[in-house]
Amino acid sequence: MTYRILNDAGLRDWLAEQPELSKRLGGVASDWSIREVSDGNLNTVFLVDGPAGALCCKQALPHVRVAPDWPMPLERALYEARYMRAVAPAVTGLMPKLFAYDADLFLLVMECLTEHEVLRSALIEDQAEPGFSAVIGTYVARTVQATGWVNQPFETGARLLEQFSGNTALTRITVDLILTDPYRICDRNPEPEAGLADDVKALQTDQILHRAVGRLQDRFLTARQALLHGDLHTGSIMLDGTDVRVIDGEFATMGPIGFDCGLYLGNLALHLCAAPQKAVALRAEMVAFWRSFSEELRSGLQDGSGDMWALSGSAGRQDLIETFLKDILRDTAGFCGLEMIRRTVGFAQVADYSLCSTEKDRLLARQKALQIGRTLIVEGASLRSFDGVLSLMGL
Ligand code: SR1
Ligand code: MG
Repeated sequence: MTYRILNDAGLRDWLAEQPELSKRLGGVASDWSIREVSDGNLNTVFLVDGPAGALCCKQALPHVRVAPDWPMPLERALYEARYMRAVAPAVTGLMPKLFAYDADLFLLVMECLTEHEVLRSALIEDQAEPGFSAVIGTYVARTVQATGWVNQPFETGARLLEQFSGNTALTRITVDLILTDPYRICDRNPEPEAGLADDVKALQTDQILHRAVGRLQDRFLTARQALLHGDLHTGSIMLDGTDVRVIDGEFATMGPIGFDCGLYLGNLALHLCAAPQKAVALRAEMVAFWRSFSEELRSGLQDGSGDMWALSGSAGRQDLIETFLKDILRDTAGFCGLEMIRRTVGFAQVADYSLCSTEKDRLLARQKALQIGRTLIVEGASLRSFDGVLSLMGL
């Protein structure tokens, strides 16, 4: 069967031909209700409900869903399926289950998180139950332990490099949208909103900032430490009370561990700029993220089975772990700053700014995000503790 863009009817027909998936839904095809709930920038997503169960079906389109003139290779769905399979054993219960991947339709069929809400929306509605960041910290640490050179025989890293180095189309998006476009004149950048034009111009001419961004470009492209989720923002996380799941791993690539950490924290920091009255709660989430991430990673690396550090006795290993964590911390600060800037002035900005009740408040919130972002990028490389990150955020 060749690729075609599925609508409700096409998906129903295809599912009816899949015995295992049909069984999960129960009844017969005409009993199933199908609704499209596409929300992200790239793909279409359908939720299918049957008498016995529900499924989530996600299909790659040959273009960016929110920008139909922007062609995009379909293979991103394959990388998402590979990512889910690579990390699933390490993060059971923290990701939806993948039931099937169809290589012709570039279609993933997953567990349906009917009761869950996207974290970004839950934050905007002030409905997110506190504690979600500790789960995300655990998630990132476990993916690092399962895929990083630091904890695995080198053959694991070699295999993952081979499996993910072809994900160039989505890595190109990251290189352009996060690491380059906000700092140059570019058609993809939207018109800055009233009052922000000078701030945007400053980003394009700031040599000190450009040098620091250059260091982060180097880290992103050459520090292939572990398999990254690659797009770990608050729209890639769903929660239902204390049940927290990470979704949307299509940007997966081998890269610096601080990239996933930085994107996550950057999105909490953006929310903070838009909703400064929530500073205490958001600070607590950030602290909880770093604590659970670093503690889980520290303990997982105590008796690591990787080729890295194989010669170190226990004391030497402790030193190596602490140095390793400090390097991750510095990358985290820098990538956090990059995410704050790109989501404020670049393509695909965050909805969190809709919380500002006046245009003036929104402008101030954006300027604050740009200021914190720049500080994190320029000063992040000399940080020694997570308190330093918080203080650069004014927390
Ligand atoms: C063209 S895709 C724009 C953004 O959406 C995704 O979620 C990634 O964050 C990407 O940068
Ligand atoms: Mg996404």
